[in-house]
Amino acid sequence: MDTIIPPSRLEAVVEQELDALPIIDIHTHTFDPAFGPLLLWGPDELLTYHYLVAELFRARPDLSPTRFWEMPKTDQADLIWQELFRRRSPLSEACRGVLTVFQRLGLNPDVDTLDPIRAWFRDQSPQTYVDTVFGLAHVQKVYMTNDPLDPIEREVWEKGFERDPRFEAVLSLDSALIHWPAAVPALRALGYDVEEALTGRTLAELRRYLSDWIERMTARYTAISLPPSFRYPNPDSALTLLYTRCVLPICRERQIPATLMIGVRKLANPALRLAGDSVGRSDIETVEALARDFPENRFWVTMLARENMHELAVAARKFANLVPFGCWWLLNNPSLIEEITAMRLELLGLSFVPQHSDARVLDQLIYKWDHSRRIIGRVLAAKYRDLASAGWPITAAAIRRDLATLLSRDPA
Ligand code: RAT
Ligand code: ZN
Repeated sequence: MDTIIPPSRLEAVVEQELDALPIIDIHTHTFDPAFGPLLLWGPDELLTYHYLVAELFRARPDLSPTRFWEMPKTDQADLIWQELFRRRSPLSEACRGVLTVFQRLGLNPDVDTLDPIRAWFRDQSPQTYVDTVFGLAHVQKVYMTNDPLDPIEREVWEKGFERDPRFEAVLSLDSALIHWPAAVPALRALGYDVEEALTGRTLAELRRYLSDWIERMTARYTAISLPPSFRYPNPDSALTLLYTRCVLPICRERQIPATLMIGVRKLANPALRLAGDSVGRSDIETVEALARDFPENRFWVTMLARENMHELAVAARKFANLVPFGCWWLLNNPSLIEEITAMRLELLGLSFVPQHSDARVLDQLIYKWDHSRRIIGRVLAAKYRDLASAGWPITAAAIRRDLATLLSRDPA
């Protein structure tokens, strides 16, 4: 029989079990190595991550974004290193992340130059580096975000390749749906007879597009990143109509979840490109109405505004077909992960997914999981201590089982 862990040892055992847990990362922007240049890795990609680009302009308000974007990537990386690591202590979460990556790789950064680090990376091949990163992050597989309307990505899918089972596919809907009818020419070029007007034929053809690409990619779910203004019901919105009349029926037919990431205000500052997206408070009643009116669909939802997180957890208590996941992007910071994870455990027990990495650069799997594991472990240990105080016996086997429920689970 598994022995009962004394309260004073709970934190250490949770940490140990979490370190040993092979995590399933349900939302990333990284790619199977077969996608070649789409798989980003290495110090220049790490340093030019859009989270850090935003911070560069905090440090250098005088710098023109146009000038920055004209610079070669290595110069951009050098500038970010200089401004955010040399000239001031790299206290932000995104800065700390770069240092965690270097440290876990056994690299000792020289504050004056990135050259030795770049030299180390030149000796890595993408294939072996993927193994290194998955090993250090202790991640068993990741879900990509795949866009058939991206010509570079589509070419790889069309040509076909041997899949690396550690990279699951996800059909991203953003490019096809969000700015309808912007995608009409691209969809037509792929042979789908859609037109701007939302006729029966257009809806049927869009369903065919979704179905074909779910099939081709073996996509495990559909994903969409939505603005705070997204509403359902909303008879005036093409996006809402396309989502409910095309996406949801196809997800039902294919028996895959529909993932919604709600609350991004794209290009609040267009000059900063990806770094210029902001946050807005979204409408929880929309999420509840979708879960209620489409009971046969399974919804995996995250929201970008901290203000939405409590109501999302409450909504999930009302609808079994709704799974909250992750501390997304601007919420992926230790203080917020701590607060959100504790609140979710209190309201939902184990019926949510505490985190995803959102890694855009492969190496980020290392730091995002290293940092999240620590916070989630601390929060869980406190909850187990509370249970122990209530007289409940806690064993390592129970902790292992609970952790697997939280962090080694496929969206289903
Ligand atoms: O976290 C990010 O990198 C964001 O830019 C977005 O990609 C976001 O996660 C999304 O999936 O839309
Ligand atoms: Zn993302």
